[in-house]
Formats: sequence, structure tokens, C-alpha cells
Amino acid sequence: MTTQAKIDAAARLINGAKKIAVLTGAGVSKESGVPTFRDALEGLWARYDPQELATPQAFQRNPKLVWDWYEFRRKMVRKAKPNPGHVALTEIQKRKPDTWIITQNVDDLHEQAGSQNVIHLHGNIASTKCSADCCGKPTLIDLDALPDTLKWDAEKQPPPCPYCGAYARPDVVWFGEVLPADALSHAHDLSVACDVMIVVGTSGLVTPAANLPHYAKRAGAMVVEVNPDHSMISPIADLRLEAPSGQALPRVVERLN
Ligand code: BV8
Ligand code: ZN
Repeated sequence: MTTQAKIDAAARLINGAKKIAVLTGAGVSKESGVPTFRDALEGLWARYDPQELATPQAFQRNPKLVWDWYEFRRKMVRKAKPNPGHVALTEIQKRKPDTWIITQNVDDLHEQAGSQNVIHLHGNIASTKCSADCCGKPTLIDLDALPDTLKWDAEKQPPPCPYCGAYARPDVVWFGEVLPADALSHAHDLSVACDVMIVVGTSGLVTPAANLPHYAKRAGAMVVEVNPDHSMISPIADLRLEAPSGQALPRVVERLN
């Protein structure tokens, strides 16, 4: 459990900070009922390793299996609501306006909680694009606006792109795909410019996102980690709040000036 002393120390770091960068992972959405990346595999997909399913190769091999997995996860994300951890981060942004949130998450719960300045490194599960990006990167497709002729039949393959006929796919970054260049370079610049980086709910396994706290540390930032478990970031954390973010972050906000 996290002691009050650590909560107070985190609040002091935030109070004294000029520039704060927050890096979030699936853990910050866990208390909203969005399973972390690894939990989202049950039933039909239980036998798959997410790192195999969230790849261009898997989509190539079995577009319907991958598309249906995302439809299953989209339904869960649509039902999810921000939890007190998301709300506390929005509150920190209100008190410290030069605070950016860099998220690995593909849900929009930071935005739903009222956060501004959110950078999505791995895309957005709610949006769909042409798998061939036929009209530019990305070629977004509004499934609801598709003419009836192209309406997606749940029994069939994923919907076709209305412009070129290639399969539609979720607008997320799969393993083996490069991250959006502008998002990654902006996140990098924020990491080396911040004086405090708060890392919330990430195992620190997935790169290049997981490199960001190391860049921040090397550039002289203090690193605060909020995670009930040990992660790959823990060794470089100056302060660890070992508790769920929905419990720890509101307690830190209470102690802010
Ligand atoms: C890239 C979108 C260049 C999709 C995601 C070998 C071969 C090929 C590639 C690689 C390789 N080795 C390394 C790589 C690079 C690879 C990678 O990092 N692999 C890992 C698995 C080793 N990365 C990439 O491929 C990236 N692209 O590098 O391009 C390139 C090109 C070609 C070849 C090589 C390199 C692309 C990575 C993006 C993948 N897409 N998401 C989708 O969602 O379907 S990543 C996906 O997994 C999630 O978005 C999330 O980011 C990630 C899981 O990480 P976390 O967010 O940390 O979640 P996790 O479940 O792991 O941890 C949750 C944490 O929360 C835990 O620590 C837990 O304790 C904590 N927690 C739980 N409850 C709470 C809590 N914390 C706070 N409060 C709570 N209540
Ligand atoms: Zn297309």
C-alpha cells in the first residue's frame, strides 16, 4: 500500500514542477473495466497471444478473426467510463496547464475525463481505416456512413474500404508497425523537456513507448510511477506509488496547492 508520506512527496514534486509529462498504459483504464491488453483474450481468442493477434500478419491470414476481436474490444470500450484516476490526471492538468498526457491506450477515456493535450502513440480503437491507406495515411472510414450496399455483414469478412475495396481495419498500431511519426517525436520532445514524468499503469514492456521514461530520466526529470505491481520502469522510478491509479492519484490531487 502507499504511505501518506509518498503521496505527499508526489504532490510536492507536482507542485514544484514546471513541465509535467504523463505516460499512461492499460493499467489506468483497468478500473474502468477495460481489460488490459493481455486480459482482452477470452473465449474465441483465449488461445491466441495478443502479440500474434495484433499484427498485420494475423490480419492478412485471418481478417475476420482479427476484426471480430477488435469489435469485441470496441464494445467493451464503448461501455467504459473514466475512473477517478483519469479524472485526477485531468485535475493535475488544470492545476499545471503545461502537462501533456502521452498514452499507449487505444481508448478515449482521458478525453472523456476532460483531459486536453493527449497524445495517442498506438492509435484509437474506435476509428477505422482502409488497410491499404489508399487515399493517404491514414485513410479513415466512417462505417456508419457506408452506403447500404457496403454495409458490413457480421457473418462475412471485415467491411470493404468504400474507396478501393481493400479490407477496413482498426486505426491502431500493430506489433511490427511503426508509430505515428509526429506523435512519437512530440512525445519524445516532451519527455526530454519535462522536469517530472508520471508513469501510470504500464508494464514498460512495449517499445518505443517504454523508452520515454528512460529519456526523461536521462534528461534530468524526476520519475514517479503509479502501479500496484513492479514494472520495467520501476528500477528508474524516483518515487513509486504502489497502488491502483484510481486510488493513489486522487489522494495526490488532494495534497496539491
Ligand atoms: C515498432 C495497439 C518499429 C494494438 C499496441 C521482436 C520482433 C518484432 C518487434 C519487436 C520485437 N521485440 C520488440 C519489438 C518491438 C515491439 C515490442 O515492443 N514488442 C514487445 C511485446 C516486446 N514494438 C512494436 O512492434 C512497435 N512498433 O517498434 O516499430 C519496428 C518495426 C518492425 C520491427 C521491429 C520494430 C508497435 C508497438 C505497438 C503495439 N500496439 N496497442 C491493440 O491495442 O490492439 S501495444 C498494446 O500492448 C497496448 O496498447 C499497450 O500499450 C501494450 C501493453 O502495454 P501496457 O499498456 O503496459 O499494458 P500491460 O497490460 O502490459 O500492463 C498494464 C500495467 O498496468 C501492469 O504493469 C499492471 O501492473 C498495471 N496495472 C494494473 N492495474 C492497475 C495498474 N496500474 C495502475 N492502476 C491499476 N488499477
Ligand atoms: Zn482503400
